[in-house]
Amino acid sequence: MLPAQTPHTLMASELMKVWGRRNSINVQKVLWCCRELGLSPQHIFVGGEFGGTQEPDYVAMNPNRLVPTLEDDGFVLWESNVIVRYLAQKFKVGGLCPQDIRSRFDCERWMDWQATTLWPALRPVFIGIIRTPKEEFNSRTQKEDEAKCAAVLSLLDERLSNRPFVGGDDFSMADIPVGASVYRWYALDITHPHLPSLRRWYDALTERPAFQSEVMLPLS
Ligand SMILES: N[C@@H](CCC(=O)N[C@@H](CS)C(=O)NCC(=O)O)C(=O)O
Repeated sequence: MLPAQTPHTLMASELMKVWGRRNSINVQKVLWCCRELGLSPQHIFVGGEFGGTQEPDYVAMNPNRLVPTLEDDGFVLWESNVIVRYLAQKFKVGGLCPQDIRSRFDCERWMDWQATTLWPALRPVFIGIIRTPKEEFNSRTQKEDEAKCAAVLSLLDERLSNRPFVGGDDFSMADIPVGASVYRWYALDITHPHLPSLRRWYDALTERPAFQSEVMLPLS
């Protein structure tokens, strides 16, 4: 068993596995976090076209039959934002996971906000453009969904108006779920209202090699 909060090591990576497909936003969060931490877990392709999530061995790990799933030295975890929190705490307290309790929970709330507010607003926009057959596409509801999503993102723009990153001065776990989401928004062929602080922060994320390799992929 690895001691808690050690700096990452090659051994840690060898004991770690991530199950999922690379085009899933939730898998991308985990793989991006791993790369930020210098971890290279074994990656097992399951979900979507790869299948495998209904297999008894997989269901025993993740009864939701969804991706991602993390296994770290025998410890199994699902829920992407929780996996990001776990990795950030285990490998970079004081870095990706703030040590100070208020700073930490300030980050935590934006991670929950991504799951409960941003993604429910963005998902229909994404599904409409990327996964809906032309004959089923409804341009009126699509425009409504796009407007609702932009209104939600204006909250993040406001949050970023006086700090470089979501958690404050430094990149942290708080940037990961929202960053993976905002990539999708900018990558969609829709009208993007001018949100200057959001754009400045997003442009900074696009300079990060881990964001480029794990998140900035064609949407499918
Ligand atoms: N709340 C879960 C949601 C997981 C989820 O919905 N995963 C989707 C991909 S983004 C999935 O597994 N879809 C079925 C599949 O890929 O087979 C999380 O954040 O991990």
